Amino acid sequence: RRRFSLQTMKSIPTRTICGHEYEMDSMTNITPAIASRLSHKLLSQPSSPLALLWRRIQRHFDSRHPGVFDFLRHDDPIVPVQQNFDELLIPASHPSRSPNDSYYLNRKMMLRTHMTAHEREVMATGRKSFFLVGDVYRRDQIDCSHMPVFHQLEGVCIFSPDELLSREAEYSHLVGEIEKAIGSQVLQVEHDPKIVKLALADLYVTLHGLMKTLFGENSRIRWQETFFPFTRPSTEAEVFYDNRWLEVFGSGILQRQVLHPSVLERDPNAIAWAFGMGLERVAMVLHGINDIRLFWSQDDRFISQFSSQKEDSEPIKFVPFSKYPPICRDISFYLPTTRDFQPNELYEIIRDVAPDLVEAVTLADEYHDTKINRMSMCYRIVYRSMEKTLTDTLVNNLQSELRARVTRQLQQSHHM
Ligand code: FA5
Ligand code: MG
Repeated sequence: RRRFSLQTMKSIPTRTICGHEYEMDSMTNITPAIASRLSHKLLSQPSSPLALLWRRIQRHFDSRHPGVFDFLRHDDPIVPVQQNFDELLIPASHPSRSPNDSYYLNRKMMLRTHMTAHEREVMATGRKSFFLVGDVYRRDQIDCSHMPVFHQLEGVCIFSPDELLSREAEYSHLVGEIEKAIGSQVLQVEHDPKIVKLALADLYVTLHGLMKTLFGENSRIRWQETFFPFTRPSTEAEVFYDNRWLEVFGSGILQRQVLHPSVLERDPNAIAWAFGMGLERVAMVLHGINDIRLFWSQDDRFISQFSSQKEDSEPIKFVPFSKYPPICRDISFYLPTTRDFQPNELYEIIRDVAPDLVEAVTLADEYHDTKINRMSMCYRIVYRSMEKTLTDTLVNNLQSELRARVTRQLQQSHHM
């Protein structure tokens, strides 16, 4: 009798995110700290450097190619897993699918890991050339250039082969550059290599034009071969700035199966380029912002520096305000013996216990304790607030909470 009532009465646990209730299951790994980011829409804060950059990008394309591109902002990052991965041909075994790398509400719904997730739904509206921006989420390392949330600009342009052939003369000087980007990659069987090269030349000209507007007439761009399941060939573009190459774009020719079916119904020979660009990386360089956490700062000393930005003038250089002193603490623990351990598990607990108060986490030491035959890890945590001086008491409390959480989690036989 008892068993019967347990089965029928037990309700499925749920979690409420942005006013919606989601059933939890073994994939659920979204934390309260991450959920709280969903309501901060940086792109809708007019003087956020990210919103300024998005407007700069729109002005660039509107003046070069008036009326050609649609500009869309997509503010809801919760998408079906199907849309973020399956429809983009990302195989079941791909590492990015692991709950260690991505945030899941449950096995069906997740936080998008890239804006590519929305390409097909925009194509379905009949648009041929568009830019799309929004916030994306990834479980990642902790340092001054990585946050579990960042913003991406996605660009897509669909062509008929004839449109591209009409630009052949204009693009002929780029052949060498394009062949280097393709390298040894095998093209899609349905594609004429000449058309592929013209589409890539158009992508190159488009991205280089944007880089020249953002980083100056002399800015250089270089292409590397890379791999994405949803494009073939695939290329990665780096921009030379301040004496170093920055990885800014992933791009390529979309796989035909990734195009929305209506695109090929309209034109069976349609071919499309697409790219994804990280907005924070570009904004950090343009404004001299040295820590990615600053984008999320509600401190007036940050926001007010950008409120006087004039549309067409040079990006305002950020003047760092005095940094508050850091406090370092180490945490040591034995690895579980019944399962493996991923550093992302630790980072996630840290983000949850001390949102935005941890500047860096590094492995300080690891050793094999031969007496008990176990591995011991020691991580160094640098606590620092962007807004105030941290007290020893506060940090000690965070540390003991952290220790308790780490101990509890590492005793569990499965990953969280
Ligand atoms: C992608 O996300 C692909 N969807 C891009 C793409 C679109 C390829 C369309 C082909 C066609 P990737 O993971 O490399 O690729 O990210 C693209 C860009 O986002 C990077 O070049 C970088 O500028 C930025 N980026 C990636 N990870 C981070 C991070 N953790 N923090 C800040 N920016 C990041
Ligand atoms: Mg990459």
